[in-house]
Amino acid sequence: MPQGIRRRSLLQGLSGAAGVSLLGGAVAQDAPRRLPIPPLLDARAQGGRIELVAQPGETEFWPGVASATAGYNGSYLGPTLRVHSGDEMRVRVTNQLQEDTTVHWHGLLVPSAVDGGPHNTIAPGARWEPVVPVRQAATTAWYHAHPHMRTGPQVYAGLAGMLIVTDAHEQGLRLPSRYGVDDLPLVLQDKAFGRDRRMVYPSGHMQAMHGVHGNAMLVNGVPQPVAPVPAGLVRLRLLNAGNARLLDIAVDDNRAFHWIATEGGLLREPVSLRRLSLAAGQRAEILVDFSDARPAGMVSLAAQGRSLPVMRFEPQGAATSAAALPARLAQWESPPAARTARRRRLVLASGGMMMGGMGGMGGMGGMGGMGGMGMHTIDGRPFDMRRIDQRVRLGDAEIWEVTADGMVMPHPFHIHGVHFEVLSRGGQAPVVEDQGRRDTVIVDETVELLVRFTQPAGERAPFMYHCHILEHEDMGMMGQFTVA
Ligand SMILES: [Cu+2]
Repeated sequence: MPQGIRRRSLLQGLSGAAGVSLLGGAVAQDAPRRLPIPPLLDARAQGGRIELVAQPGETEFWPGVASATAGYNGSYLGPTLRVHSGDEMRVRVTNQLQEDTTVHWHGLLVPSAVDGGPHNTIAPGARWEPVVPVRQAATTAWYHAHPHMRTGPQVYAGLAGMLIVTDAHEQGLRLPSRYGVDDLPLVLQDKAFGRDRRMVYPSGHMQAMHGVHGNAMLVNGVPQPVAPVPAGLVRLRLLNAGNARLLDIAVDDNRAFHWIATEGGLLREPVSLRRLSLAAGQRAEILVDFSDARPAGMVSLAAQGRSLPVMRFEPQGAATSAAALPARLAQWESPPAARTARRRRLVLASGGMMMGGMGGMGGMGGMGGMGGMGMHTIDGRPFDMRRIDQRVRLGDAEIWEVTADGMVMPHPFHIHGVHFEVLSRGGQAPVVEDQGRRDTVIVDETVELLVRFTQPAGERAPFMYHCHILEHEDMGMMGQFTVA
């Protein structure tokens, strides 16, 4: 692609960084780097033990320019964890940061005592050693920092990684599963870079309202990388680990791909799509057919047909014939919607009074935040660590009706410790992209969710429900519930 075009489309992706002097066209002039593959920590290969160290570091997102970052077992992001369903993960997390942190297993159905929410605090220098039982179908989950009012800056600094659950059923389907070869973990994040090419966490009114958006896309920590792939069917595990940006993933030659899994695991059958929206916190698995051996780019589409480049794929070797795909992927039973225990209504709202100070540009060294608790609410109240907002009976299925009030932007709504299915959207039947078992859903109009509560949560460490725009969450758009 001519440099001029790449440069223009990157600049058009700029948003949400008002008041910050951001990097301009020089970004796209570097030769693309190869996609790095995070190291794989297979729990079974290590006797079920997983060792994570949350640590500060420095990362060269651009050659020769170090940014202050944080990561697990490294300077930015963390290893990919893989665990077999039925096993336990015996985790040891050591906090080498200068501030409290937690590690939340986003997508695992586990008791709240080991869920890693804001009550499971790990003080600087301390260790957390939960035993995490994994009893769910194969899926692409992730783990990330979730400390009280500091989730935005900590995840932005790099405290996130992928977590793959596998099981015998999924392995029997013979989907592409050679890690880093034809089964690629793709941690997608947009980051803001200043004119000096250092990563910044812009914090102003725009970010407080809309969340932090960047001016460049990183995949596994590298700006717009290129990945060699086999000429055949390639499985991409997509994780939107950005703080706020809603991605709309497509292949730049407009080829169709097979969507095979949501946050909760495999779909009942593959769905052919040409674009797939992925809100902050959401995951999807897709199969892209590169058997024609033609290189292609992944982009995030935006309004008026403009797009943000994400990465490129370069098939190796000669064209082959497309591999066959299983017609059926998974089966599960949904609880009957007519026999749910109760209905709850939740209203997400933005734009309340600002109570905290809005800092200037927070340098990543201090991982400065925005403050402002109370700017965003659920049911008219900002999050309060000491207040239980909902009490649910263990084993119940319920309908949660979630609405966005005075819509500023769509809110990705996440519930800890559950899977749900979308029953309706805007009073209509759900759209194609709503199908499957989910833990995070885009709320742009009223959605009805059928939620099954199978994991216990006590008063001391309840489960969370919140907007996954991390600045909305940090500033109050969160509630908590017990399950007993
Ligand atoms: Cu939100």
